[in-house]
Amino acid sequence: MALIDEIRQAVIDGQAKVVVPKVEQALSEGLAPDKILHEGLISAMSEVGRMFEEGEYFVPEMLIAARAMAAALDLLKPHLVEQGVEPIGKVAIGTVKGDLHDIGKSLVAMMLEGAGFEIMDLGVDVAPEKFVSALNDGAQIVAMSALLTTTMPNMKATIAAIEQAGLRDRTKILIGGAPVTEAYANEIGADGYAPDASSAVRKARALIGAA
Ligand code: B12
Repeated sequence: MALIDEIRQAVIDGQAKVVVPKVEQALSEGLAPDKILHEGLISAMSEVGRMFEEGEYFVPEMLIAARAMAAALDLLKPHLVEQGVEPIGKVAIGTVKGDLHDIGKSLVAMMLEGAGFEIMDLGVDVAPEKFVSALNDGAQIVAMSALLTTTMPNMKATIAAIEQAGLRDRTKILIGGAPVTEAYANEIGADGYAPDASSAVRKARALIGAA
């Protein structure tokens, strides 16, 4: 089996102790971090999602796979994030209230940081008021993630809270997450949507006129 497939399989199996040395080996053999990310890690999580949907995996297996992915992401981070870039804007990012999925959100945060944004990572289960207070602390962009159809409406609730606080005019709102679409972004009045972390960077740059 090719190394990249071994990495993918070890994430699916939730073997963090196998994934970490294999990612180290892949990096030292010169495999592109981007390839490890997409073909190894992200592809593994899609497979885990499929297995969950089909009843082969349950929440514990999904969680263990997510931990293995997080361990691998820690290793990849320095390779994906360029150090010492002058900040081009400040982004408050978080997963919306009621939602605990953080892998996609953290990946987007990492790529934005790599592109020169200053990041305020608010974590998961972030209430609308917390996004509002981040704006009061100087963020220009609010980036919201949702992985559950049941928590997507909290994006709309957050936009309403930002409007109520009188901050909507000076704020750009970017949303994403597996169930989120461009049409949904338009429907709730967000300024942008991106399907993945690299297009999130392009969108964020465009939103603040740094494209
Ligand atoms: C891992 C996982 C979990 C882990 C999360 C661990 C963690 N630390 O994150 C655990 C086990 C905790 C979990 C729990 C649950 N999960 Co879950 N989970 C997943 C799984 C398998 C992978 C998600 C993931 O990390 N993907 C990899 C990352 C890289 O992809 P991503 O998140 O989509 O992010 C990318 C893009 O969407 C985008 N993006 C993401 N955020 C943002 C933000 C912005 C601003 C932008 C621009 C872009 C962007 O860029 C990212 C990078 O490319 C998905 C399956 C799937 N196919 O998504 C199910 C899935 C999301 N889970 C699901 C469910 C049902 C649940 C539970 C309700 C299960 C239960 N019965 O308890 C709970 C809910 C807990 C809660 N309250 O949040 C369903 C959701 C169904 C739905 N339509 O609502 C899914 C789709 C599985 C399925 N096929 O049924 N889950």
